Amino acid sequence: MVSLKIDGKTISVPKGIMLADAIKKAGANVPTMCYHPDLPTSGGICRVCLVESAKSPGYPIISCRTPVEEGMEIITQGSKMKEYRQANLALMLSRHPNACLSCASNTNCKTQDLSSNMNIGQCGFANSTPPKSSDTYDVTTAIERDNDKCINCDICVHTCSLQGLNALGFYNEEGHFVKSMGTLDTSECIQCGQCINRCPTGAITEKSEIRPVLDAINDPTKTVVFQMAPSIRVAVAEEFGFKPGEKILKNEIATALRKLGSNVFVLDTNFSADLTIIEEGHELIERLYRNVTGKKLLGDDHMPIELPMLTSCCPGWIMFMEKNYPDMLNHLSTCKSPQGMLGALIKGYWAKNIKKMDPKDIVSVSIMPCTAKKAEKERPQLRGDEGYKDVDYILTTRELAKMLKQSNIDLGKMEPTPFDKVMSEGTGAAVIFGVTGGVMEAALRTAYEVITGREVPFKNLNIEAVRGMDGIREAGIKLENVLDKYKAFEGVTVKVAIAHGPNNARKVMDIIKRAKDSGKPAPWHFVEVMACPGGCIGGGGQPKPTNLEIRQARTKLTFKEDMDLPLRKSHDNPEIKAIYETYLKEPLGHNSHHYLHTTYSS
Ligand code: HC1
Ligand code: SF4
Repeated sequence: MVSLKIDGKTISVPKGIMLADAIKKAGANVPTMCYHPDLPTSGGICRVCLVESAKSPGYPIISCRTPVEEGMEIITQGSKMKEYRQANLALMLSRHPNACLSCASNTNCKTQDLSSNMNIGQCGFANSTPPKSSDTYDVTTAIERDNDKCINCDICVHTCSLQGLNALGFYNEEGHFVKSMGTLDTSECIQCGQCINRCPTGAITEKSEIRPVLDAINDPTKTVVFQMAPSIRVAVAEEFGFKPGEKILKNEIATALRKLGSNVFVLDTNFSADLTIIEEGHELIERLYRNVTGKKLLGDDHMPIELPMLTSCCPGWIMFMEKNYPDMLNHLSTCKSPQGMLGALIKGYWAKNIKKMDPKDIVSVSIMPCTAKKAEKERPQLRGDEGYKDVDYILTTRELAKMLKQSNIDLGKMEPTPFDKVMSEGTGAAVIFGVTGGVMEAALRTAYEVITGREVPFKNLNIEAVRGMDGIREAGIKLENVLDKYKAFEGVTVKVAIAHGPNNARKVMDIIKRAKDSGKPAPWHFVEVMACPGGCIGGGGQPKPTNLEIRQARTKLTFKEDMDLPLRKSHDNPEIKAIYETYLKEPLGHNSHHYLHTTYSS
């Protein structure tokens, strides 16, 4: 630890941290803009964080790039440094358009906050005419960027590189000016949206789909069916004034969405997360069984049986696999994501069998913490028999909040009301899908019980070994006293791994590929990968800002919600039992194959 004084207050902080973080810890008010605590390589560009030392006053110190030292005596509020900070912000804004009213980041923008807090209106540089860059409003399926709003902080470039990707790079403008958002390499980008989450301005945003959703709600010929991802409920309250991890808002969302129109139904992706566990759990058992015995129990003769099986719910991860490991796609579970499964069932089973409606009159909208889901819904594989898209629109958590605010709906003040019946009940196992390791834990709770007839041997069903924020985690669970049907598994230890972030996924995939190329078995049977840090609770569509502390708070709330629910294993979900009895019949069966499984493109 290092001891130092900030504005006369002595504090003790870990060695090696940046002065900016120590200043924050001391409660002093010094802004940062190009520095993000998630990104060790960021900072040092915008210089709105200048402070001075009591030992050499008047000489600026860049607090976000200066590591703390024992005995430092820092003054943060000297008038000279305040002036420098203001001038540096003004210089940055001299290239920035005054387009706040129409900007996607209006009211949630660091540039706006600092301009207001630092009284930038009085400074001469601001309001000068901004240049027009040639690639303004460059759009991919999920990501929209406006280079004119870029302040060259480089946070997006560092973010993408921390993800282990290099889709965003630097480029040289007019031979002398280095601009960070110049290139977005779509062959590399997996549309995870992490760059959006950390952008301090509105330069990178998701491609908004609020307008067509509202149009559909206002169209009397349409029925709008929403589904809501597991991790929305633990994060959306942050958009309505609650602290991270403070409040679950779930049934309040159903109330709020119904206020938008009378043709609105609200279902829960947690139902199909439980369904995924039944399908994916049996797929895992089937792959293991066929590898151990050479015989089959369920499914068709042509299903892939490669091990390890890789989870398939995260669309950023699927894109990463298709771009980087096209020869290993048979390792991916054939299960659609829960979002994809429910989308297919809404226009197929729900419309045709339950509501007796024509799927063409349904507009299916998924509320997701994820920008890559916007690309997932466009996959040619995710279309119904008549060629319609299973899911028409995706709203991120941020877009949900914005849409409700635009309609003067304060979500935090809504009374909770039930979701609509059929396909809206979920267990605790579904809730934990939203955190890294959660799909694995949910799958193990079910697969272990299917094979042994007993619950997983962990206190309160909590499989601590697969939890946590380490980038890669491993665990093993031994199968003993198995049911007769599965006697081939007696004594087998099922080995699993969990990775979050494509950087970690790449390490895991390289191990699997090396083993495969040398004809040896990989060290795991089942691997979960999520593209975003912490899993979907850290998704690219979640409320801004984000950092480790915020992701941990959302994770804690997720596990609390799991513990608080009466049913915590997917196979105990009564709606899941009912849909198998009445419609699907058996996991990996004919109807499952039709609605719930998919293929990948190399
Ligand atoms: Fe996720 Fe998933 S957990 S991918 O993170 O498997 O987006 O929340 O909806 O589909 O269920 C996201 C979250 C989400 C899917 C589920
Ligand atoms: Fe990189 Fe993800 Fe942003 Fe694409 S969406 S540029 S992969 S951080």
